[in-house]
Amino acid sequence: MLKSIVRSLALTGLFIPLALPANGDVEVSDGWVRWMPPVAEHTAAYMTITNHGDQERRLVGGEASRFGKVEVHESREADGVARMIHLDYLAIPAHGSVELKPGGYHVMLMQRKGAGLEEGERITLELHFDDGGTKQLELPVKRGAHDHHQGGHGHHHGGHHRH
Ligand SMILES: [Cu+2]
Repeated sequence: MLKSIVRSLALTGLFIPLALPANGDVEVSDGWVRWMPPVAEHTAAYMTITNHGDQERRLVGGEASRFGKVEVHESREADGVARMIHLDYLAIPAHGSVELKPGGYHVMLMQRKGAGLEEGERITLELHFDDGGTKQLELPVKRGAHDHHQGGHGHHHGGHHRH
């Protein structure tokens, strides 16, 4: 009896690694990386993250092929000045989604390695979640609407801090 329990636990254990990246629950759509002039060492990735699971998921960071460091940031504007705040995590509510977009939440890609980014190039980005799960993405490099021209009415740019 005990023996069979132990045995079934062992079998269950074997299956854990296969089931592991609890990330059937997390879906990423509309992801892209913002093109930057070659002088820029940092840029940002934007996307929509949807959590189909019953538990809140927290995006805590990541790794990217072309960058030395990846952080979760939020841009906030106060008195016409955009600032970026490094967040410990970004919570994706159970059965909810969060949009990462210019002027708001973003995945900051820092310390670029190698040549400047080319439009259309694909950046490999792995997102890390608080449960140890990861999500592997390949995101195209694009120009932001902002980067062509803002179509804007005296829009205040926060210089290179605006992502
Ligand atoms: Cu940032």
